[in-house]
Amino acid sequence: MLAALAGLAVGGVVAGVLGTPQTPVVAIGSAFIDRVPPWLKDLAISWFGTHDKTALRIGILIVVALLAAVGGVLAVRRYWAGALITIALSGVAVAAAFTRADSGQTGFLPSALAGITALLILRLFSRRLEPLVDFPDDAVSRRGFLQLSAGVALGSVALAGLGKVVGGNRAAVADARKQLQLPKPPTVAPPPGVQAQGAVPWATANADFYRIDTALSVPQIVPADWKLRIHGMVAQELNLNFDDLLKRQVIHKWVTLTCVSNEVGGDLIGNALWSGVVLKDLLQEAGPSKDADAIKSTSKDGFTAGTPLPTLLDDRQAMLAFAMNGEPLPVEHGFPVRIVVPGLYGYVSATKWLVDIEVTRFDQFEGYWTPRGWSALGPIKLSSRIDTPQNKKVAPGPVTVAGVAWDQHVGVSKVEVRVDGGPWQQATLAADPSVDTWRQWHWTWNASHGTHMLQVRAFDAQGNPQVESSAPPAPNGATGLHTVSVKVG
Ligand SMILES: Nc1nc2c(c(=O)[nH]1)N[C@H]1C(S)=C(S)[C@@H](COP(=O)(O)O)O[C@H]1N2
Ligand SMILES: [Mo]
Repeated sequence: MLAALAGLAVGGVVAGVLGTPQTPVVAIGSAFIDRVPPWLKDLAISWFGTHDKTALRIGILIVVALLAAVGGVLAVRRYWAGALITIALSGVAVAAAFTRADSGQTGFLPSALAGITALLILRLFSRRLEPLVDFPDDAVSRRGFLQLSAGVALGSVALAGLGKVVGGNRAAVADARKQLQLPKPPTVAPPPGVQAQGAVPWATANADFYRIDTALSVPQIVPADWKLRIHGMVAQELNLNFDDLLKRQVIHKWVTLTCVSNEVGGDLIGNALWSGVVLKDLLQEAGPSKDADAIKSTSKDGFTAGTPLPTLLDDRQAMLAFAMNGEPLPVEHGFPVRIVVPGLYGYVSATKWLVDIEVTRFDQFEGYWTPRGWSALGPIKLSSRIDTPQNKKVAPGPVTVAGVAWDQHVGVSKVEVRVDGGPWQQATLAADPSVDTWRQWHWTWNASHGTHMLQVRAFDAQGNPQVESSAPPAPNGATGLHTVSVKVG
């Protein structure tokens, strides 16, 4: 049993280091949950209620302890018999880990290393016990056995503690994220007609979504521990937990996020279907003072953003988002709750791992990036990008030129392309479900031999062209035309 305990402790540390939820017990338990017949699940819930998962963990530990005890008794005379039980047990855990979708490539490692550890410790025990079989009263052997037992017990407890420190509660958060049941959008499929051939996917997959933050170690928050306080210049302070949030009316909305650090033609931009609660409703419930003009939102790790109050109270449906493309927010994208404000760069709005909203005034505070050389206000600038052709040679003749253009919460009305500084040619726009997303475009170029320069520019909903003069991202967003050089031949 101590060998098994040591194995589980090692499994916990390895899972913590790898940041996977797949400790041996979690692997077995999750695979079990997916396979358990409905009547047994119902029975478990009626017996244990919301403690059903705890009950399952304890149940698994009891079974492991019993099997380990049997293995231990056998191993005294025949090490291989005990070893076989250990291998079978850890084999089940490894196999279970392999069936888990959230296991990645390393999810089996905690179980595998747990098994190897248990085997080695069992071997040590069987060595110490061998002489006692024939000489049960030998004091030296007894003491050796007891010392080994105490050492393994203490070591396991220390390791288990270490596992918690190394992994933080990463495994617990990953596990909680996986178990979370959220209101689902009717579909996560992009609306019809939005995709231009040759442009990046209109809907950015979570795994491909750009990530920008100051978090060296990503904050780990279990939804059950999440709390949000909306306070400051309000009539009534509002305190919400995760369940309170889910009880409210939920919306699902495509919004294109953009980072102010995005260079012209850069890829710090992504479009996702966000699910959450409209922030306006919560703010109005708190009752912002007439004198307030901003919110200061704060993340678990102390990042802050200052967002103009009007952008949260108008019709753009700025939201507290808890899901991205139909899945709980990935931990690195702000799990369990972040802000999404259409039309504003992330640094002044999109606080991830949100824990606090203070209604206040811009003359009372500065957001994280403001004293670091970035503007207090950060509306997204009208911009456009060529996705294809890029960095490759094309054959002469018709060539598809395609890309994206964006002016969130204003809208894109026209995109033009030019070759070698010649006349601007109008591109065909793809459909546009709302002004809060990017808009794709394509144009067919009759390419001739040689090296050519392609440029793109977009016009906003009012017909204003994007700024053509080049400016760097700081202090409030890059401007200029995306220019690509293409070899034809
Ligand atoms: N807690 C926290 N939230 C944050 C940031 C941060 O550093 N910490 N960066 C912001 C910036 S600059 C951007 S562009 C967006 C990026 O969101 P994403 O990583 O989900 O794409 O998050 C915003 N929210
Ligand atoms: Mo950003």
